[in-house]
Amino acid sequence: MLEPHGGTLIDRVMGGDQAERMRQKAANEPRIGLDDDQFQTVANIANGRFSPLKGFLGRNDFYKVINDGTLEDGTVWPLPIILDVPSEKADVLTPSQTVGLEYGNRNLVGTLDIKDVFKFNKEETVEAVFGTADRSHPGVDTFFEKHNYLVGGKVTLFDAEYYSAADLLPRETRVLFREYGWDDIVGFQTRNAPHRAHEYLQKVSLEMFDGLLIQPKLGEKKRGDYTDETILGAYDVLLDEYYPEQSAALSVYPCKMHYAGPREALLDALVRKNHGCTHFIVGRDHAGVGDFYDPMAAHQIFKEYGNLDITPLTFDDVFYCTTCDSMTSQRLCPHGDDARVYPSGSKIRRKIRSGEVPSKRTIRPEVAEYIIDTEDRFVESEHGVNTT
Ligand code: ADX
Repeated sequence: MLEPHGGTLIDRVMGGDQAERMRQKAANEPRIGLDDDQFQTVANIANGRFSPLKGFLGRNDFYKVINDGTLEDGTVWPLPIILDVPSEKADVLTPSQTVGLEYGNRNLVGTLDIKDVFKFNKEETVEAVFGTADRSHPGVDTFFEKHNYLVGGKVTLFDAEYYSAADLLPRETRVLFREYGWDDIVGFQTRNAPHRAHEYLQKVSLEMFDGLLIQPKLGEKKRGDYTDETILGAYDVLLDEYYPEQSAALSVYPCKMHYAGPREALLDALVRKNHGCTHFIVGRDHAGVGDFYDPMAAHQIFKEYGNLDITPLTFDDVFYCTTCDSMTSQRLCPHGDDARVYPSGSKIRRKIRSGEVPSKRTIRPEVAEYIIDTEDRFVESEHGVNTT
């Protein structure tokens, strides 16, 4: 099976005596409160999804990541995994302290061995990571809400009891692939309920490889995107009706959407590599938003970074052609734009919002019906005004 990124699947989840020792170590030290997304990041580090990271980026790794897309040791790492704190908190934190991490009403959920605490420049960071400082970009907008200081260091997460059954951890997908007898596995990232182009990309890949891991990214999203429940429910409907059994595994990747286009595409692939996937689908405008990225920028970045062990399967525009009378793509179809119906998540969502039933050329009727019948189908966030 394909090695995890950096060679070792990180496991920083502790129980029993080990956890007790860390609890005592942190007992009289300051604590850092985590929000939902920060807690999920700790979990993703601890369960190996972000291997080889063992914690939040320290100063040197942080600057290397934003400037060059690698860690200090040269390992490819495209997005900064960081923990921000306000200046009052930064003042009471010192390197080599072990501090407690608190989350919701669960009190102490883990610890952080502080490596360094440093001030950072948000403008410079968003320009490097998102390619823009425009606050109409929803990822940039949420990034600007961060505090001004970052804390780097190794994390420990207590117990494994926080995971839902739908959340197969990297070591679990690796076991599943072995049980299914899959050697070549294609990973699929999505933030949408499935439309016909998604299905096409997945099935074309299934023609060539043993299995498919579909992992919707669940967590904070911009206004107008589908809610997590809608995405998962819609996939259940599609898989039940249109996929042979044991060709695809549906799990989740709990992580907020950054809408960081090419850099996010790269991390999406590395996370799937940690899950044991050998290939990863990168279509049109992967993880993009509005017109911020060239639709093929995500293809280009894989060329720039070279061999990552996981192989990107890049696809151009996929659409329904009325002359071909089938789903097809830019590479296969000779007919003009007049014959093409383009499935797009944002267009389908807009139609459903305005009370229309989207065409079955863009989305399976059963899936559309499920979405229409779902009450809280769209995210109501303050971020993402006028972006699709
Ligand atoms: S993403 O933000 O998670 O990338 P989405 O769920 O829409 O968004 O897309 C999932 C994957 O399908 C991405 O790789 C994306 O590039 C690809 N994709 C979506 N629609 C199309 C399309 N019409 N043609 C080609 N690729 C597509």
